[in-house]
Amino acid sequence: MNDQTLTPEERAANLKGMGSSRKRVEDVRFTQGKGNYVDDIKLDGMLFGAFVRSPYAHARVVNVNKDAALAVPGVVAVLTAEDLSPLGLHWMPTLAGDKQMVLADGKVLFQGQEVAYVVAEDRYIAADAAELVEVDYEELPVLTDPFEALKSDVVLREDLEGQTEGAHGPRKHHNHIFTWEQGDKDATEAILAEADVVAEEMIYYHRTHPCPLETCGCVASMDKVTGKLTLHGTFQAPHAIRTVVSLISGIAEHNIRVISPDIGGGFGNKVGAYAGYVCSVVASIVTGRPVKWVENRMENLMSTAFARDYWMQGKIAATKDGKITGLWCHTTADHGGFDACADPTKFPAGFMNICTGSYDIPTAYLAVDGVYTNKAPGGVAYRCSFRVTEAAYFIERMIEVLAIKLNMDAAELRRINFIKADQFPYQSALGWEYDSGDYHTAWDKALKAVDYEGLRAEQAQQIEDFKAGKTRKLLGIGLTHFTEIVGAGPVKNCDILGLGMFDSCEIRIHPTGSAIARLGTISQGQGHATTFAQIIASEIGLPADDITLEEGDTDTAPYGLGTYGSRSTPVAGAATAMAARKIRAKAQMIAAYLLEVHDDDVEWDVDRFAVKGAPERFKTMKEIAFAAYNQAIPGLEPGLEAVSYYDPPNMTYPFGAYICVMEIDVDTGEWDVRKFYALDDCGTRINPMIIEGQVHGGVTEALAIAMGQEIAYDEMGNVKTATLMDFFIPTAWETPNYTTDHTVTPSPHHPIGAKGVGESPNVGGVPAFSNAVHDAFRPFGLVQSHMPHDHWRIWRIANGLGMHG
Ligand code: MCN
Ligand code: CUM
Repeated sequence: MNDQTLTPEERAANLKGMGSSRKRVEDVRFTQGKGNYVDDIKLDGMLFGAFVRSPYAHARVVNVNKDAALAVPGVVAVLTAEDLSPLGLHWMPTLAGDKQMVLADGKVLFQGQEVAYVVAEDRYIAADAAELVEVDYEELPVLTDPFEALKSDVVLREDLEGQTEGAHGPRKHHNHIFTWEQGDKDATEAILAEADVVAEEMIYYHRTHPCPLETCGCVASMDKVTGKLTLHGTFQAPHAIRTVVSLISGIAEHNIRVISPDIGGGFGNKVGAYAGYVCSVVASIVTGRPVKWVENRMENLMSTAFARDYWMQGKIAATKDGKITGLWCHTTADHGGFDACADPTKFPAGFMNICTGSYDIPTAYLAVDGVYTNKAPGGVAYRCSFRVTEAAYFIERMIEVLAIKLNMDAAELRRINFIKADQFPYQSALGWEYDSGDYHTAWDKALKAVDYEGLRAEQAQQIEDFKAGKTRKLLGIGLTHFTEIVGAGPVKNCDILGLGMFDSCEIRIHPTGSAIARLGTISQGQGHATTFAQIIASEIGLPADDITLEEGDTDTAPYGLGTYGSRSTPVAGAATAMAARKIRAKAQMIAAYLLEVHDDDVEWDVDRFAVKGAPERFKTMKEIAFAAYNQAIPGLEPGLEAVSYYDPPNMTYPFGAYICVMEIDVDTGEWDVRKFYALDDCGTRINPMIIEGQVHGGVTEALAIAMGQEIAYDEMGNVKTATLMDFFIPTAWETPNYTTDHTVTPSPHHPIGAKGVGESPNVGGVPAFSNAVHDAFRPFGLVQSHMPHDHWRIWRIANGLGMHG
């Protein structure tokens, strides 16, 4: 056998297991246009649905006249709340314990809200007929500012009027949703009162949107003969959708099959349940035909899960020499018309309480008030790790603000406050146990890599040149050290709608030594088919190329909670390793039987079990697989497969050091990213190339958010940025070159030591870009200016500082 001549290293390399930059297997179909997205699905007799949406942000719906629409040839049905209410489906539960109108029930609360659903023979007829539905609106006063909303007499949610108890405790006002408090308020206020130095600032993280290339959609198909509902759709959590559909429709769960086909980007936008899904299911039941619904770009930007919109009032206390003693934060969170966030139940503001960041802050307090306004619902999306992006932006801005107050170098201020390597596992003041980290090593590596000292010298020279009138450009050095929290999460404290957040993997080894693995997660571009096969390859010694991965079909995959919050690697990746280890344990018994030795007398060697002390006597995994199907082994069942449901003991805490060097033209407000250095530590690295791709994508999205992208509303509640003409998406032109780097600090509790990475680059990227802008203007007196830093706003900073002469 040719295998015998290879060294263990060569055999390991042939597996393309963990650590290998294996090429993405899914790209064979994606690069040839052979992906299978929801809009590619065509079923016999399929109808199309289109929404009538509200042009008003707040209005009473006095009357809906469907006659003209129904008269159009090809229109099959027009649904309104009146049609859904006998079924109890005119409202649906949200993932945040609130409820949301499926179709306008007497009023609308945001521009673009679903009012009626037209079902027709094709998409064009449906769209044309939707325009013929006549809706009489009576306009109501609009509230787009959460601070105003908390003072206003205008009641947005009339359905909740008089309810003083919400899903997350008492409500203080009719437009108030919840208050969430963490940490020690009194102790923190006492520290602020006594501190040498206190810096205070309002940090606003504006509303934006993930804007995946593919919008949201589904195809609902009710088979009236078998009673089985098949729902194809852009779902990041197919099993959870199946359970939700069963609970709200009353269809037994075994009669529902949810399938997520290829997904063209999710970024959290495809976690929630949308009116389109419910209306399509109802329409399929009513008509007995499959019904497809796919949003257009404007619908996606106006009505589906947005991101951020957090007003974070912060106070940070320190000694004269910069040792931080306390952190205080009060956040006003604009949730829009319905609370449709997708956080774990006990965390209405997600993991915002990671806002002490990478720093050893002994005392802290966080309060978050959720508020209803006349904007689209949602909130948890866009590589956010459940509000960790907001938390990281907050603390990384507060550190800069404190550095100004102390007149200190911001890199040094970070260094003296980092949690030290020997403090892990580290108990944070706001309740988390950080599993592992080595921040000083990462920080020093990053500063050295960019020649931090040299950059500061260059910046000082440039400031002199600017003052001497030799240049109109400034240099900004944007620093960030972020700590992420991903892998929700231990079932004991994380659930969504009561479903514990474990994950699962089932592996079957075929007789010839190839395999299929099925998971409860679903890739939206992250490359799971590539990377999860690598975990299995390393664990059981079969080549990754011989392992197929299947996700997203609830009829075949074990129950899982889905892909978001960078939880696939920390949770499903762990389940995958554990299932593989069960297989290896059985393989060991088979090998021992075949080699006629005791189980304990064989040892694992890359892709085989060998007799201890006699490595020439071995059985490869391939041989063992065959034996599992053709040998009668006493005491062992035939076959070789295993399933694991993994409940992680803790979350994982990836971290990173990002540095952005930016040049800014004070006369035009134009910016140019000269250098972007991203060091990520996500523990054990499964596929370095995929990690790098995740970082490139995430930093580019961070650039978009920090430098121009926003969902803006006017005072009437009109969305001003509902097309890609107005909503900034970086192209190759704006996107800088990135330098990626890493350190490896494994997670001590994860079976392979891996932490997540998908969300890190956005969490760390946004403050790095924003801090660069602020740093450029720091010598001229700028302390805080809200994102997005588009050219106009940067020009305004310069103008406000009197730099235009
Ligand atoms: N990985 C690795 N080694 C590690 C950690 C991760 O090789 N130590 C690999 C994983 O195997 C996986 C990828 O990196 O192939 C991302 O893994 P992970 O961080 O576990 O994140 P998830 O797979 O759970 O993906 C979710 C995350 C989120 S929440 C958003 S939002 C986001 C992101 O991924 N959406 C994306 N990245 C995206 N990338 C693409 N192309 N499209 C999206 O919609
Ligand atoms: Cu918060 S965006 Mo991702 O968790 O799908």
